Amino acid sequence: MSTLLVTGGAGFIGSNFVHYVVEHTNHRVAVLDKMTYASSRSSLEGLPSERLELVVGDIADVDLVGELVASSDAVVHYAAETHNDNSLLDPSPFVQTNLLGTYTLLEAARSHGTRFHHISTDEVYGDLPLDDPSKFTADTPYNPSSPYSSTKAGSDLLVRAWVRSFGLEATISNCSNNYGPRQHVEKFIPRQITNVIDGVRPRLYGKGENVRDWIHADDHSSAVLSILERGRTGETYLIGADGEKNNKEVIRAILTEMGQDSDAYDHVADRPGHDLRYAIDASKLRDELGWTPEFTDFEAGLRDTIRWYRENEAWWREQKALAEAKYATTGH
Ligand code: NAD
Ligand code: TDX
Repeated sequence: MSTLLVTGGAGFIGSNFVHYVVEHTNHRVAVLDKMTYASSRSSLEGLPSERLELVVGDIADVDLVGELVASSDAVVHYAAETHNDNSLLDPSPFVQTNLLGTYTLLEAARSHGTRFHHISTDEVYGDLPLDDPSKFTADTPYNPSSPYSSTKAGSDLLVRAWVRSFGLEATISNCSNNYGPRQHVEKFIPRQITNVIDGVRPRLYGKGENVRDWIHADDHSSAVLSILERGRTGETYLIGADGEKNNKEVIRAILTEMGQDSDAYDHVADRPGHDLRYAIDASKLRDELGWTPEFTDFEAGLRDTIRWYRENEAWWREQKALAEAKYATTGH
């Protein structure tokens, strides 16, 4: 049994990974999380205390990070500021956490010789044209659009340099858009589900033609575990499940699943710099590590996610008011 230090383990995908690891392996998990607005203690409820420890702190805290990395066998680094719209309002926490926080973790992993896996996003590659068969691969040049994606791109480049210059035993994964339970209500799918629950019409940025490549968070977790166990040092693996849909299609699917007229949504102002299309070619991960996604039926995954938000209003109600107050200031 080994101890994994999971940063950002009280957020959406990090908490999903913690649940996944506890269920599918014997590893012990130490979560390091600053408990920002995006986190939730209840996302880690019900897990056995002998397998999980939650440490509240900042990934940019050199002393704390040094202590935790020293007592871990591997670091799985999820912690980040993650919302594009927030990064347009105030980029500073994105630079601080995504760049300086990652740097702090890398230095600790270097000094202790600790295995490191860095979680990143397909947004580092910029966007692809609409109605085009091309997809991102690990060879696609970096071309990020937003303060969020540029700080994630910078953090990826730090990891690559620590591998090449210092021999750090690290891997990187760049995943497409995740959906599933426990995602913050500022994000597209949970925002629209909770709007419909509240009797508010869903809001589509611009024309709604932008395409995202949706993957269930459980499939992201199984892919990360495969890379951690069998990935080659220094390699980048793209994670995706061939789930391309435009935003209009997703909103219509949510409305239909929730028993509403599929046209009952509004168009609002577009996001500045809005990426057109993301699409992942995950063949390297599939061919080299034998990974396959389990949740290939988007409508079924969406139905489960809608049920989760209906049954767990206490989890999101407070965050909803804060998120919508922020959106009201931008007309979104
Ligand atoms: P999230 O916003 O739901 O959670 C982020 C977590 O990190 C929160 O618990 C927060 O408290 C914690 N955190 C933030 N700053 C911290 C700091 N300075 N120190 C310690 N903890 C801190 O994010 P998410 O959607 O779960 O994304 C997790 C990771 O996955 C990120 O690295 C993100 O870039 C990446 N990713 C996300 C998606 C997606 O669709 N959401 C897709 C690909 C990659
Ligand atoms: O109310 C909305 N209406 C709308 O049309 C919101 C919140 C979003 N959108 C659009 C913008 C995007 O085209 O929906 C799409 C998805 O938006 P987000 O949920 O904000 O995700 P995105 O910007 O694509 O980034 C997400 O995927 C990659 C995560 O937030 C990132 O952390 C991850 O790296």
